[in-house]
Amino acid sequence: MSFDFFCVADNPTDYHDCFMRELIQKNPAEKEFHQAVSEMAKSVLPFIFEHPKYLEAKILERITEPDRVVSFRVTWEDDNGDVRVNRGYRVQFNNSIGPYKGGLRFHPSVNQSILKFLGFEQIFKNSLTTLPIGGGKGGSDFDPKGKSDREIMRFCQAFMTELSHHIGEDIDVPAGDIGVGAREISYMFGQYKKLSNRFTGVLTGKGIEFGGSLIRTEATGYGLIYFTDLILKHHGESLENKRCILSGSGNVAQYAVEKLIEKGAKVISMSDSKGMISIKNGVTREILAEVKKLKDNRGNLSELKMDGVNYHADKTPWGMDADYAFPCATQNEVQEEDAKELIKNGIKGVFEGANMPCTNEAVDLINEHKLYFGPAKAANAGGVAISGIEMTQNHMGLSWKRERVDEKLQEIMKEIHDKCVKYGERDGRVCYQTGANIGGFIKVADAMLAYGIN
Ligand code: NDP
Ligand code: 2IT
Repeated sequence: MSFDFFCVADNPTDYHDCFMRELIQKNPAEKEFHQAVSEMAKSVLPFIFEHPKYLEAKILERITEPDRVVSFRVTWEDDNGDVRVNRGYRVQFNNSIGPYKGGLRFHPSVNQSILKFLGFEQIFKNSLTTLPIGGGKGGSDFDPKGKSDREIMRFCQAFMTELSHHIGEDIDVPAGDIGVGAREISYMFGQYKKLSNRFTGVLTGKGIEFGGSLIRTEATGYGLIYFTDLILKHHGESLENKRCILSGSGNVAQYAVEKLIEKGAKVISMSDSKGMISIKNGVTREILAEVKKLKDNRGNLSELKMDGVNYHADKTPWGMDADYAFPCATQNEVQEEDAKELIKNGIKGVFEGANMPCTNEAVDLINEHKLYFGPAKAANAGGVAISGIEMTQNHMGLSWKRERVDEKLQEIMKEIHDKCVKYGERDGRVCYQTGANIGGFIKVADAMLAYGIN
């Protein structure tokens, strides 16, 4: 059996099928990675066929092979004095346009397939931000739920002891993702500083006191809504008075809700891994503050007892009547059946706050029904964009004011929107999925071409 890529096909569809057969053979049992690559390849192959230089240089074959995947043991001690062992990873996918950049996820479901799909998508997302950052992702199957603060600290320190060999402010700059927020970043930054005896911007999402950027915490959620607003405005629509269903109740969800409220929209649901809340009259600032407090203490939405808030165990919001949907929890949370339900209920747009929250079949349905669609690579790029701006501030040794960073975030989301329109416009309609994929691909592919065969 040969693992050398060698597809010969005279059209994008056949090339995609042959390429995917080989990719699956080469990376068996990595279904999330296959999904992310197939989605991207389908979008960019017509463009690649129009520009044979990418085909001849085997850019697709090269860009789907990570530069390296590091996997390591993390040994730590729990509060009972028992020794615990987890697995840590860092996928350094592509540094053609800048140091590897992407979050760390701590969740029991973490495996190589999930981190490879996330690292792969990060390459194009980061390219779309216009900033010089490459793509990477990492994390661990460590479950922060039910752990004490001290256990989290010991785990983060043990994780960084190993990860520190592979990162650096000009090499690879991790940040947060599911299960990794300000507290975990602080423990990891403190450990890196201690091990290296250097104070550098090796992580983003840091505390404001030690090199963090204002607005980084809010950036993904705010950016998602800025991007949604741009799509809607481009089509003469707005968010005002629109009923929005949203999943998740973590970092991305919280700040998306805050911005939606500010834009005059009505958010009628939030969720977590155990169930959802429906809020008939819309989430208020008071409800949102309680959700935040609850989630900061790692509680469940079932514990939220407030007037006008109803809890539904084991439910997702996709069966509710609404104008727009914002999946902000995790991958594949909107399946084909959910998309059918959304469409049946008259949804007008889906905007992805999470990474790959819609399955490929769900996205196909969304496109077939010509709904507005904000694909994750573009729609949630605000977080990493402000991480890039945090790196810039660290390099310059200064910190920007809140207004300046927020303005920069809006400017970047606008540039991403314009790029989606530029590369996604077909027959008078903008396909944001195609636009984001091609727009993100070109810069990285051209850099790879410039480096020759390497
Ligand atoms: P958080 O850990 O802050 O919140 C995650 C939320 O999603 C929680 O409400 C959690 O519920 C829920 N969730 C997690 N796993 C599952 C699951 N398997 N099924 C159902 N619900 C689940 O993470 P973030 O808000 O940072 O991340 C959310 C998404 O946004 C992820 O896809 C992430 O990759 C993406 N993203 C994050 C960015 C960032 O800057 N943080 C940037 C760009 C994208 P519970 O509380 O019960 O665990
Ligand atoms: O998915 C993502 O873009 C993130 N988790 C943020 C990455 C970053 O480096 O800020």
